[in-house]
Amino acid sequence: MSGAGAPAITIDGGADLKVAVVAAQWHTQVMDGLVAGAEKALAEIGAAHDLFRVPGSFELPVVAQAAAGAGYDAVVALGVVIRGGTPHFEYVCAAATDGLNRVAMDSGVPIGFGLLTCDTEEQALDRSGLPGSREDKGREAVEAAVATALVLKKIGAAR
Ligand code: DLZ
Repeated sequence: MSGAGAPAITIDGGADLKVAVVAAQWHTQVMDGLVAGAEKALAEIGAAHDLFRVPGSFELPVVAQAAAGAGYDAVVALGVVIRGGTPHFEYVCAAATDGLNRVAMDSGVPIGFGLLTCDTEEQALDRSGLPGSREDKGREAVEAAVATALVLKKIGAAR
């Protein structure tokens, strides 16, 4: 999967939303870029947010679940998993992805999926939003979560 085909998301509103950013800590440099990109996007939208750090990506779903239950309008999950020489990569990616999707479906609170699952650190840096990178996945995850929260609000289905 590549970034080709990604839409330009237009956010119309969102300044009244409260967003939880849940961010893992593995791969510090890439994470710093993702968190900075997410916080910059939220500042531009004008949405209030709180940042919660968890140890690794495996821990993202349980804290996302707590945030969804605590009244946040949207959650943004950020993490980086880089393939190593063992099957650990598959287990952490699957647990984080399935867990985050389950939280979103069970709670009705949208979750921006800012989990990078990469073969190399170079691929992750290229998506980190840091100077010189091609993509800013922290920003993209915020835009997706906020845009979806606004759709749910319009439908009258926001929690
Ligand atoms: C153990 C582990 C490994 C090997 N790699 C990563 C990684 O690339 N990215 C990440 O976010 N977390 C990693 N972890 C930590 C697990 O997500 C988790 O924090 C630990 O297994 C403790 O539950």
